Amino acid sequence: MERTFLAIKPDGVQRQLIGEIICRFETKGFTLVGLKFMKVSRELAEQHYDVHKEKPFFNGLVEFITSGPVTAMVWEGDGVVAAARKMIGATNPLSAEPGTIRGDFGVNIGRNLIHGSDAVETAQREIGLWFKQEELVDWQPTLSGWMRE
Ligand code: DAT
Ligand code: MG
Repeated sequence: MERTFLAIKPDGVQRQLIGEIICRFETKGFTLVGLKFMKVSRELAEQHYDVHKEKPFFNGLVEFITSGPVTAMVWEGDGVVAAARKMIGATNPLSAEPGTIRGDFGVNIGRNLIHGSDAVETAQREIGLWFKQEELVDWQPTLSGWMRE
């Protein structure tokens, strides 16, 4: 089953949006298989954002993600990687559609509330970076028969 990595960034935590954001993925029908509330080390932040290390905003990004607690999550479901990106919305919240998390709650690209893996391979890399195997829970929601054929 496909899995994605999501992280509610320090702004989402400070703005008390953890419950709201989790609610969207839960009620959509995806399954939570990993969750932790944590401070991010500089090393983890730099590895996580490695693809952006040459970008002018890299240092600010690392400073920001390490500035306060984040909510790291793994969610499971058919097509969850692409669907979660749609639910999160465009990188710049000002361009993100209403109805998306960034579209509904954000106004600034540097405060866009949540990270979501951009592809299945990226998700596998990020899950491995943030979670140990034993921190992920295999389980079958009893509702699943009402969510899919
Ligand atoms: P996304 O988070 O939508 O996958 P990304 O991977 O291109 O976006 O960039 C990672 C984060 O870096 C993004 O969530 C916010 C920040 N960022 C991206 N482009 C930026 C820019 N032009 N100026 C400032 N911050 C930027
Ligand atoms: Mg990205």
